[in-house]
Amino acid sequence: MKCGYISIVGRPNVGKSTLLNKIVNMDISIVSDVFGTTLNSIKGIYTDLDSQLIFIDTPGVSKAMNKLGKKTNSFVYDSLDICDVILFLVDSSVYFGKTDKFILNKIKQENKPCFLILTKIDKIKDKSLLFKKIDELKKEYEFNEIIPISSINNSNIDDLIKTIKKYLPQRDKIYEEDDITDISMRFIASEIVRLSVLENTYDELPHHVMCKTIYYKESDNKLNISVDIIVDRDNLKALVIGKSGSNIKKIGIDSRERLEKFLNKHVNLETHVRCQKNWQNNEMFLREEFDNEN
Ligand SMILES: Nc1nc2c(ncn2[C@@H]2O[C@H](COP(=O)(O)OP(=O)(O)OP(=O)(O)O)[C@@H](O)[C@H]2O)c(=O)[nH]1
Ligand SMILES: [Mg+2]
Repeated sequence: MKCGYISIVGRPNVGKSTLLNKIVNMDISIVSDVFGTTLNSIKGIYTDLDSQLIFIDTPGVSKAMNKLGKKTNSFVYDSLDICDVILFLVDSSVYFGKTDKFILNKIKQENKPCFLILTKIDKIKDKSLLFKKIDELKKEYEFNEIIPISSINNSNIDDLIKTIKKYLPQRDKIYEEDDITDISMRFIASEIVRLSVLENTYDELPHHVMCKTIYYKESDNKLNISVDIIVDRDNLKALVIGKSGSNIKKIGIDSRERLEKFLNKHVNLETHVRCQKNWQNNEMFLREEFDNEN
């Protein structure tokens, strides 16, 4: 069968995680409008009769200002190293900028099959603009394929999968047929809480918050879980908690509802907000957070 790794890379907010979720038909990677939502590399496994495609969602590449940025960028570069095919995602509705060019330069060094994926084409009403964009980007690199997609409208996703298969080696499958991801439910739960925090703090702390599952016990019909919300400054604790606890209450309700929908079972969720000063530059914290399974 055809089997291999496909790296999904691009600048923040281009729709990498949305595409991954669409392909595996499950919300395993959190999605939001906040730039830099994804902080880890997350595998999504697509298996059919004659192939297994292992997609790697990666953090949006950014100018690495701190150890966290270096860590998240390293996930991108590692995925470029191990993959068989690169999907370079570019948002068709915005200007092709410096960061896109920076990523493309990294891709060029790999010398691997690379597809240019123009995302969010549902936003482009005048299709001639899309063709113009394709013509412009063709000059940047000799892409093996150029595929415009919309994950929201499900446009060209099946085509994308079919085309990727042509570039994969003949190899036995690596994961079981019904495996969808390599990440644990403990991790997904902490990410669901982080998403609720991002959505309820009005873009104020995308890179200031991390969540960690401290306790996780699942039985047939119930999940008992405790998640720490970790901020990098004392004054942000108050922001997350809100006036008389109103914000943290909302975050708790949102997260619980999402977890219950995801797991289809009753959830008891406890959250605690704590401060770990400047965790983005704390080597030990980052190692614990990223290198051990969450
Ligand atoms: N209209 C439209 N919006 C999309 C599409 N795909 C993603 N989005 C939106 O774009 C925003 C960012 O999507 P993500 O999937 O989180 O983007 P990302 O590239 O993973 O972002 P980072 O993790 O921050 O690097 C979200 O608001 C999505 O709903 C699409 O096909 N069409
Ligand atoms: Mg993402």
